[in-house]
Amino acid sequence: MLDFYSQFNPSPLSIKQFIDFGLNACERKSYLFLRKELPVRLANIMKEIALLPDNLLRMPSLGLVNQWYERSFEEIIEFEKKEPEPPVLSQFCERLVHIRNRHADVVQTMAQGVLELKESHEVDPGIENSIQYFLDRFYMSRISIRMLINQHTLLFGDQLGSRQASVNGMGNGGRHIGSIDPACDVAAVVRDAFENARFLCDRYYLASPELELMQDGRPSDQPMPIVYVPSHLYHMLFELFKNSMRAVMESHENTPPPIQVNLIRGREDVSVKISDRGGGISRSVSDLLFKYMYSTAPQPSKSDSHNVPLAGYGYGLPISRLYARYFHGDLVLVSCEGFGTDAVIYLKALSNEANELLPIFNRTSSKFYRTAPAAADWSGTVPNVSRNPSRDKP
Ligand code: W6P
Repeated sequence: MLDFYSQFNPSPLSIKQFIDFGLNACERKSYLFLRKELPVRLANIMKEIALLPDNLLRMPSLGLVNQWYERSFEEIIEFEKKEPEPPVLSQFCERLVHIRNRHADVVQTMAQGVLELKESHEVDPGIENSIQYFLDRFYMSRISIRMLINQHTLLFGDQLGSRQASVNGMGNGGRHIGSIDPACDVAAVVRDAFENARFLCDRYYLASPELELMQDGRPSDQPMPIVYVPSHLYHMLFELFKNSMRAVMESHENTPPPIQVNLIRGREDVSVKISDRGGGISRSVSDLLFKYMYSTAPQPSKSDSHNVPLAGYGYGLPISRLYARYFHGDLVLVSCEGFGTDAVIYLKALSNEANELLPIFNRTSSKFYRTAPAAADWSGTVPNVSRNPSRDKP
């Protein structure tokens, strides 16, 4: 079954397609699409898990994650031959919710696996490179599968009137279509994420920087609407603000300089530039911030997390970048050591251009797991790393 479904490429949807689908909301159509598409996306990434270095695959955490994927795959293909009748449809919804819950701790568990590997084996640059390549693809696959599950269960699930909430409510004048807000106000999400990061900052440092928000070069109270998933945008902004605030507080004893946010609407992109004067970081450090192998520190336990101040780098930055890239945006850091850091989130301005970016399992992707011991072709570099696409692309 895995072989069968992994032969198909995932079908990327655009935000516009998600919306059109949600507006014509037909549960039967959604069911028929998902009972094929979910197994395809699961099978594609499960084939890649199987190609991971043996050392990593043997870690107990990876066994756990693998099991979760196998169970979920089995549970969905049970619907292969079930007609889309009302009892089947609601059974399917419940099953999706169950699967989403099962996979709640995947990110943490994978991080644990990487940690276990680092502690038990020496990891050469080739292996490290394959792990970076894999985790970008694995987490992106997970983001996309959760997006599909969220849309279906928000549009058609009946728990606690979630349908009413997602179509008519969420305190947003009934705009939402599942998790998508067709008039997602970037300025409002910026203020919300900033306030919440600031709350943590105040608690830890007993002080915090102000927000200076500009739109298209001017101070403004106007909304900056975009068709987007507000929770994804919030996730990226909250992570970046925590990092900026920490840098600003650690580099200034008193009167921290404000964090400036510039929102710019271009024809192709909406850009969100976050500028801090937190002393910046060197290029040798900023190169590492998106690397899972360097970001893997023992994570604070869940019971601890309420008094953890401004979390360390963890997987926050690489996963935030995946959220940006998921709909063909990006997230980049430009730092000037000794001064401060600019972080820019690029989002597609047009919802028909905001297509899902999905990993495809094929011969090309398989090659990245056979780590070729190449020779360095630039002085002072590591073999086969600087020209490997996995360095920058999920
Ligand atoms: C810093 C380091 C960093 C990472 C990500 C976002 C902002 C900042 N500022 O100094």
